[in-house]
Amino acid sequence: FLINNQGLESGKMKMCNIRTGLDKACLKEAIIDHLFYKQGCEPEGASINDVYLAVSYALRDRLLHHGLKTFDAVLEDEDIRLVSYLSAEFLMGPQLGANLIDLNIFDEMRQAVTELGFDFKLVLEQEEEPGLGNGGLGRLASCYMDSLASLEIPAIGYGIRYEFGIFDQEIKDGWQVEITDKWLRYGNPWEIARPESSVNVYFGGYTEQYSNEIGKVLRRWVPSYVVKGIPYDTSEMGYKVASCNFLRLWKSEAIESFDFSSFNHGDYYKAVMDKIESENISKILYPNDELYVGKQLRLKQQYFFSSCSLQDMMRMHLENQGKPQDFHKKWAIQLNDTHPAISVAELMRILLDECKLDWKTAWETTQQTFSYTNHTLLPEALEKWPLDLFKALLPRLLEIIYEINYRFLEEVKRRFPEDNNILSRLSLIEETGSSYVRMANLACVGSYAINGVASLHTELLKKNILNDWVSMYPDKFYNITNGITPRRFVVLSNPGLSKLITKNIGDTWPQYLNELKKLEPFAYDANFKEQFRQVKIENKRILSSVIKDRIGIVVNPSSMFDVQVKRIHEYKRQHLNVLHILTLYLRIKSNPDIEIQPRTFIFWGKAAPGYFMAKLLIKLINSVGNLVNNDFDVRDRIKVVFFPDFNVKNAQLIYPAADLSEQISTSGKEASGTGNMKFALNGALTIGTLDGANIEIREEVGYENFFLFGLTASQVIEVKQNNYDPRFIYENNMELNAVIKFINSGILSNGDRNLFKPITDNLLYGDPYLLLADYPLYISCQDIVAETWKDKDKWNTMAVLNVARMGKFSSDRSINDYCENIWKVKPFKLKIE
Ligand code: 7GP
Repeated sequence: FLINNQGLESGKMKMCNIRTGLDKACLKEAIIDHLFYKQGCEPEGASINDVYLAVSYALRDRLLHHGLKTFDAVLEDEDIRLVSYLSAEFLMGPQLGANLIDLNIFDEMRQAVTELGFDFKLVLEQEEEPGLGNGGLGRLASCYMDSLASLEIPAIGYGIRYEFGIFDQEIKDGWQVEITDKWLRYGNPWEIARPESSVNVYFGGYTEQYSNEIGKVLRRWVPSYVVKGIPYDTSEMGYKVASCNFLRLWKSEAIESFDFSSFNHGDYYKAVMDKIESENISKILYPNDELYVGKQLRLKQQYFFSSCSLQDMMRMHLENQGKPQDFHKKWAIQLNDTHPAISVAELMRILLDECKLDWKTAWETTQQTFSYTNHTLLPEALEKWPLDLFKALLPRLLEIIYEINYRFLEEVKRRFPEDNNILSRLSLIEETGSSYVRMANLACVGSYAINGVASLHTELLKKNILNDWVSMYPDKFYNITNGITPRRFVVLSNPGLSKLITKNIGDTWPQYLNELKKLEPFAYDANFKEQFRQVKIENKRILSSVIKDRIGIVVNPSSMFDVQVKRIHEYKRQHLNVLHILTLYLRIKSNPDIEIQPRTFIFWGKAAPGYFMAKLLIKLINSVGNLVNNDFDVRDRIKVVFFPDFNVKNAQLIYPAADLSEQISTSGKEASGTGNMKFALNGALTIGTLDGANIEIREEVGYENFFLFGLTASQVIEVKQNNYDPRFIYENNMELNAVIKFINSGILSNGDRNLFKPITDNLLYGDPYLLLADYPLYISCQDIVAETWKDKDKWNTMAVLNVARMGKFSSDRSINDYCENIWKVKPFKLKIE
């Protein structure tokens, strides 16, 4: 593919590789070539989508060279153990910009596109992001894929290629409306289908005994139907390195696209139905965040992608002359929560039924393969499948789970001979009333390592929900505090700050985030702080104009941007934030000339479609916004914005523009949080409770640079045990009393005094998330925030120190922890000439 290139500035002829060349001239050639041969148009007739696709194809060509070389090398090398990250969700975000940053050709591509006469910003905006996740868990998986590649750890991410990702959110009359996310509508240039690597997955039917050629008695599964899984690969390039991993997502299809036997018998309808049912498996992402809903289709999804992925890994292992019993030497499989936990039983099935290993060997191999990360302490998220459902869908897997359980409980009995309770708590089968298969127990018994995602979370896991497992296997437990990728969340999304940092400390910090420490002296340098302030104000201007364009609200970029973005959840306490806003509002109403530091309150987040309280909270926020934004007395000193449709693309706009980050969950409820890290790394100060990773962030940035309030996790438990009475607080705190009454006055709701009663009643009669207990502390902490904001110089010093001290929270550090402590894998350094 060497062609002449005459577009070079030097005017000299130079050979340019249209598939791999990285300079501007080669990129231009490549774009024109793809416009013509893929999109069928000349640059003059190209739509913005044509250009986006051509640019992306040009980039994909370049990634492919790296990816194919990496895997050719590592699969053959028997000393290399690969990581396999199994996750039902990957919230990838737009690919184009991130890949350009990784290949270090962002500026070259921008120039190439611009010189061809197109608007580069519009090209970037054209991309429909793959929203294949709900929130924290899915985004973490994608940050980890980025770090694995950047640290040159050979790895594959395995998941589901949902045809519809997380719904798009619109707001109508203050309420959330869900719109299907047709992200594949205009084509996905990043993926490559590999139908030749399809696998079959069994469902239903029964199991039976049979004897093989040498008379050995074995069991097999006779399914009632079979579904085909087709892999789609997306390159996952590392930052400024040669090696490239990939994400392999499975699409389900009918095994025969048309069932001719049914058709010939005249059952045309059934033939088509089978096809539809098979395709349904990968149709849609369940939009629930931290809530288990026992739907049969969801169990099908979990088994489908677990089975596809394990069959795929085993195939590669055997093709490269590996022995089945050495599977764990080739693959370290991370279970991203319990969604893929069925893999433990599936690997046993493959080793027993297909590879014909004996039980003991199969079990040893399995137990050395898996490790399990827990992502939530909320009891309502714990997955347990009704036994009947499980049995009907996966009869062979249930048989294997019974056998694992039988042997495991024998071991428990030997360890705790007198204790029947621990036996029933550790059992893989719950038998109190109806029977269930407990997925967390399956994950724990089948894994050699179990981890939480922040130190408080790991401590609480060990103390509470996994306490019996600590008694049984104390050495299995680890803490690995979450992290985020600085490539996407600073280099790509905050170019102003990136440039400022690079100018002062050099350009290696995105790979070695601890180098940000070198910024500390600049926290006291007036000149630097002025530039830092200008970057922030510019980011706020950009966000303000987006807010104006999309929802028509004018906000003041020099007001404090006080931001809470995350899923809407009672434990995350968006309503505590609302109570503060209304407190300020009522202060203004009772004294219109009161001194109030101008603030813009920004909310952003989706509610699970079936979560009534969360949806009502969105309505409440919008109603408060309507009132406050249009009240003459407020005189624009406070504004409330609910920005619709939180996704990665929008998130990249917001972190760089925030001044204050709201991390106000009830202590002991947020496993870690990762938004908290994205904000602080971009120079926002945090107001937060001692929950999740807030604790570690505060330790790193310094207690004096963090606004702390609220009960601790142990105080929360204590308060609840001591007959907590929210009404007492309500009756004794005048501001709170007025705010609650105001919410029910009808002023916010066209005279309807009942609309928000579910919220206020919940607070007054029970208050499970202790909003009222924390309210006085929160309000006085917010008053301190406002005081501090008055002293801009002090605020900026604190903000710079936050940035300088966030090195620990790079996902590279998290991945290094996993590599060293859990996976025991090493980098593989690919060289490309
Ligand atoms: C989230 C946790 O809520 C959040 O605190 C954490 O930072 C994140 O995982 C990554 O570890 N959990 C989920 O998103 C979730 O769906 C249920 O958990 C399994």
